[in-house]
Amino acid sequence: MTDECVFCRIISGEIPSNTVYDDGEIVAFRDVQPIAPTHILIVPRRHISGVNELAPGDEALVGRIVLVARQLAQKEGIDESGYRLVVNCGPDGGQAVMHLHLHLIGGRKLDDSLG
Ligand code: DGP
Repeated sequence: MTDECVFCRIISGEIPSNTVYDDGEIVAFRDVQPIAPTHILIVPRRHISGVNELAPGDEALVGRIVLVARQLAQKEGIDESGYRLVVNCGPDGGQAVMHLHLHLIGGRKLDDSLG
């Protein structure tokens, strides 16, 4: 937990969020600036700044984050229509919040472009 990290503050309950999943290790909440009908952020409770800070031993955590995304896609009813999972990394990747997160985006036809 870091005091400056907005996602740590959401996870601790200090900043309100629309939380849709919490298993004690992984938390998911709706993005405050959704770009599609479903736009959920799936984050580890432990503060990890981003992909570059992942370490050996984090394999299971990363795998579970993806499986939570799949579970939420089913719950949102977008598993058949399709969805996009995105992890932005660093300035060129467009990462604004320095706490590892996976975007689950769906509910409409997404642009073919990856940027
Ligand atoms: P990224 O660019 O990959 O770092 O995406 C960060 C996302 O986090 C962005 O889509 C907006 C979202 N976000 C930023 N601040 C908040 C917040 O306070 N609450 C929620 N729910 N989402 C936030």
